[in-house]
Amino acid sequence: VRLADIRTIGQAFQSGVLKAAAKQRHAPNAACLDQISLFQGDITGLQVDSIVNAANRSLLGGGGVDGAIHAAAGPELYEECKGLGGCETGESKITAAYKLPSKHIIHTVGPVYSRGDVETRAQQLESCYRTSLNLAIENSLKHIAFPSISTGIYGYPIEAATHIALDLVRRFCDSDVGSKLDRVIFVVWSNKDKEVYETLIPEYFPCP
Ligand code: AR6
Repeated sequence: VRLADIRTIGQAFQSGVLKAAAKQRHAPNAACLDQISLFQGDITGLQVDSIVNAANRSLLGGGGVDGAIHAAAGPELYEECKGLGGCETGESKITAAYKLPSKHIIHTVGPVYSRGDVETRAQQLESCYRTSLNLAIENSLKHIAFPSISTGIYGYPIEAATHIALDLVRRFCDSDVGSKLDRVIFVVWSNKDKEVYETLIPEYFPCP
C-alpha cells in the first residue's frame, strides 16, 4: 500500500468519514490534518519510511504484530535484532526492514497492562510514541506508521491507550520538529479499534 493511496484525516473529514467532536481537547490546527492518517489493515504491507513494531524487551520476535513483522521481513531482521541487546519498556530502537516494503522498522516496547501502577504504565506508553517519533526525526524519515501499541497481548484498554497516542502525537505535530514529519499513520486491525480512533481523532485533531 503506497502512501499516496492512504487518505489524510483532512480528506476523511471532507468525505464525512470523520465527524466533528462535541469535545475538543486541542485547538484546531489545519496543518496537522494533512499530517495524520488512520489506516485499517496489515502494517507490514505499508510502503512508507518507517513502521513501528510493538515488540518485547528481548526484541527477538513474538506473536501479534511483532510476529507478523518478523515473518514478513525475514530472518535477517532477527539477526540484526540479536545485536541490539534488547530494549527497555518505553524505549525504541531502529533497524532495517529487509523484505518489507517500508525502509525501516522502529521497535518499541510497550508496558504490560497488568504490571505496575496506572501512572507509570501511561508514561511508558507515551514514551513509546515519543521515542519512536524522535528516532524517525533523527534518521530523517518522513513517515511513521504506528500499530496500537500494548493493546493486544499486553492488554492495555484501547480507549485509554488511544487517548495517550493521540495526545502525544498531536503535541509532537505542534512542536518545532513536528513539521519535519510528512505523515503519521495510525494503523488499526479490528473494527472496534477503528471506531475508537474515529471517535477520538476529532477531539485531538479538530477540523477548523
Ligand atoms: N498489522 C497491524 N496491526 C496488527 C497486526 C498487523 N499485522 N497484527 C496485530 N495487530 P500486539 P502488544 C494489532 O499483541 O499488545 C508480541 O508477542 C493488534 O490487533 O501485537 O504491544 C510481542 O513480542 C493490536 O491492536 O502487541 C510482545 O511480547 C495491536 O496490533 C507482545 O506481543 C498490538 O497488539 C506485545 O503486545
